[in-house]
Amino acid sequence: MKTIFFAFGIISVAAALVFAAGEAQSTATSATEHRVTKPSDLKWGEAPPGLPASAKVAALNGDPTQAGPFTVRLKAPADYKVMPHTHPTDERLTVISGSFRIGMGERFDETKMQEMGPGSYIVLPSGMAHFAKSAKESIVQIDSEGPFQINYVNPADDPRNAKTQ
Ligand SMILES: [Cu+2]
Repeated sequence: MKTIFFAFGIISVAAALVFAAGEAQSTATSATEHRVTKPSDLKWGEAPPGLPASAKVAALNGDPTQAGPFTVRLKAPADYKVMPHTHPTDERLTVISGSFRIGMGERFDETKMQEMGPGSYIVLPSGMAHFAKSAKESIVQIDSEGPFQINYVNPADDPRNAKTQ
């Protein structure tokens, strides 16, 4: 496939949009009620084990561990890196704040990354390898289908492997 741009895929983390409201804990995957979520309503937790640990994640809609659509936000510190990986489902990213860089391909290469500022939207097709890095602290919204999975091109890049050593 070509290198379309878009990228951000990165982080497959989870969390997302802005709807949800104060009562939000619902993990229902179908929208059966109107929910509004303000940034101040977000509950930031640890990033899933498949991502480098310094990021935080907040779920906006759905549950990334279950089947069905979900939206999460990932808050990444400056210089946060997600090495080349793929997902079994399409990943749609929206940069909320900061500056996020995405590159396509199986090798991490800073010269091939595209900088994405707030408002940027990236579609990463399933199976397409991509990598990411935050230029500064950034919040990226991820919309995809659960159960969320991240498969690193090089197993040595997988934080889940590092933890067992
Ligand atoms: Cu990704």
